[in-house]
Amino acid sequence: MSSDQINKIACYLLNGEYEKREVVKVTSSIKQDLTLEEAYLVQEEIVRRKLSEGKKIIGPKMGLTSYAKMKQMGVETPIYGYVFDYMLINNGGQLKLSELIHPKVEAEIAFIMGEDVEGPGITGVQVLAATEYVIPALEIIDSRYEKFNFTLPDVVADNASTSRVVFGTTLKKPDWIELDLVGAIITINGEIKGLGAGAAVLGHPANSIAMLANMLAKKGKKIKKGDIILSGGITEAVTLQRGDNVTGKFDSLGEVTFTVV
Ligand code: OOG
Ligand code: MG
Repeated sequence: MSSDQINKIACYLLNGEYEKREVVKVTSSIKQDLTLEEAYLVQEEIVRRKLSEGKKIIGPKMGLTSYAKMKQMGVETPIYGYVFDYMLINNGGQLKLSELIHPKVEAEIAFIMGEDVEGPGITGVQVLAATEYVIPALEIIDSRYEKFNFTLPDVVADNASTSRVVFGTTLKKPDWIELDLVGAIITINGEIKGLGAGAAVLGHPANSIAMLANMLAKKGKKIKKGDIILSGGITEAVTLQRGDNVTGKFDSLGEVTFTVV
């Protein structure tokens, strides 16, 4: 794929995000035969552009790591993307619907890394040894594609639908809790909308971070000390509406909340 074509698709998707409007998926418009490898090149171009606009990376994130999510989205492989500083919302803060297209929320466990982790061959145990703290999170995803409908290359090019993140403030050392057994519930206006346990994420959320290290290694990249990494939605993603009071309640990790305005 030519650099012209990479630039064109990156620009198309960034315009969708910044102008808050849906676009037709890339594989039904600009490039029907977009491959997974090419999709990551588009994602890299989007990351490059955001960095050049002065935005800062908080960390990479994993997506589509649970069978509930893979089934919901009709895809079969985990992917990664990047979370930036402008996407952060304070715990207890407001999500402005006017800034987004058609957001959904998911409960996740995030890892604050105390050391670099460089694949290949990384296991979940090595990830836990390199993790400073784990914290609870609510990720707000907002695919730029019509009706959240995409193929795997489409969603990779679109930076894995990354849009906003609310991190909780309860820090736990990863050896203090069994992350696969951590239960998580999403309630909206007091009604339970999703529930699950950490094991939904590839058996154990640390396995997801290990997979990330091994995927990044194929690109000559690594997980860096200080990265805050989302390990992937535990439950299916839940559509948000104005007026929603959203709470993610995590066993041992406390609560994360925000309001949709
Ligand atoms: C892709 C993003 C998935 C997760 O945690 O599974 C993701 C999507 O479903 O739009 O962030
Ligand atoms: Mg997610």
